[in-house]
Amino acid sequence: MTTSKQEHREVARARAGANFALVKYWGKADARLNVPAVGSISITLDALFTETTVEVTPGLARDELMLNGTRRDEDLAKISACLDLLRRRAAVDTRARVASRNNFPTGAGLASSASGFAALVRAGEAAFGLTLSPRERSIVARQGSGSAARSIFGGFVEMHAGTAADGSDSFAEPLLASADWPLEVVIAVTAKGEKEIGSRTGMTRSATSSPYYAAWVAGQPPDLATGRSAIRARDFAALAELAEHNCLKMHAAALAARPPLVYWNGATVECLHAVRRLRAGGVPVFFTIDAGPQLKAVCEPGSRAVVEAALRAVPGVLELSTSALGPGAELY
Ligand code: 2P0
Repeated sequence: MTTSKQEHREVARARAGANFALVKYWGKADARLNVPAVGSISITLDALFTETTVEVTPGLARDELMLNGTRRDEDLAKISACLDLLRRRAAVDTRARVASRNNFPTGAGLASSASGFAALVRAGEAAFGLTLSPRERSIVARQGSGSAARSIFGGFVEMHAGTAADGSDSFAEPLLASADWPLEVVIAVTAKGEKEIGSRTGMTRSATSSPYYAAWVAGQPPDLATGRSAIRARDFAALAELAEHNCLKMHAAALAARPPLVYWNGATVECLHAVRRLRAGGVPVFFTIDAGPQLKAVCEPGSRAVVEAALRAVPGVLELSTSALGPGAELY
């Protein structure tokens, strides 16, 4: 079936920043709708981003994906499923060419799926001629990747797990603009290449085999409340204590899975100690670590140089990258 809408070729480009959670998402309530088991709070970065072009292409038999200049047929099913949500809303069936580029390592625990799906949804929405509300965008992005729901927005962001069976109340929304609390992030890269165990497998394994998983889920509402109020009050010390606690609690649940999920290497642990030493010495900095060996140090702008110097001195740190907080997903 061909309609005049389907013959109309549309191209759109979007950029979305990576985000890191300070109160983590780990575990799913509904795998099919990709509804998280817990809410989360994150910061969106400006220096690590994905740029994605979606070109609606009549006559194409199936979607095509180029990631960092290489065809990625293995990732196509997830991309097509996300585009299907947009196609259904636009009442079209046309396939699309998707070209996506990360300006940072893909799949290494640096949140490439977050920026990737946020950019895909923002560009895809425009390419298919849709106008979604930010909340609708976040809901579509969530179904691509849970953390992507947060990269729709800039600055400090809270993701609500929601309770509705259809996932309609499982979306992110902004908590505080980056300009209102311009923190910075220094990322210590301690390994390159894609991680061995992806987040999806790690979450399932933690939920099904870790004796600490139930405690992790039960502890999240109070952590979210503490994180929310620390951010609203711009209380660095409170946010630092909470974010490190929440990160280590997520990793404790993962470490206790069977087989265990050990995302850290030796340099990750040395970086953790370096950050804690700095803070004990009065430097406003705290760490967070996701499902990979990179350590992210969050600091006040005036402390960036001392944090960079301390992390650069840790044996096993391969490179550092620094970012301010940034905007949400935008067309360009
Ligand atoms: C987070 N992570 O809150 C947590 C902390 C990793 C550790 O969100 O299965 O790639 O695509 O919904 O979003 C990584 O999980 O997982 C993640 P899916 P996603 O940032």
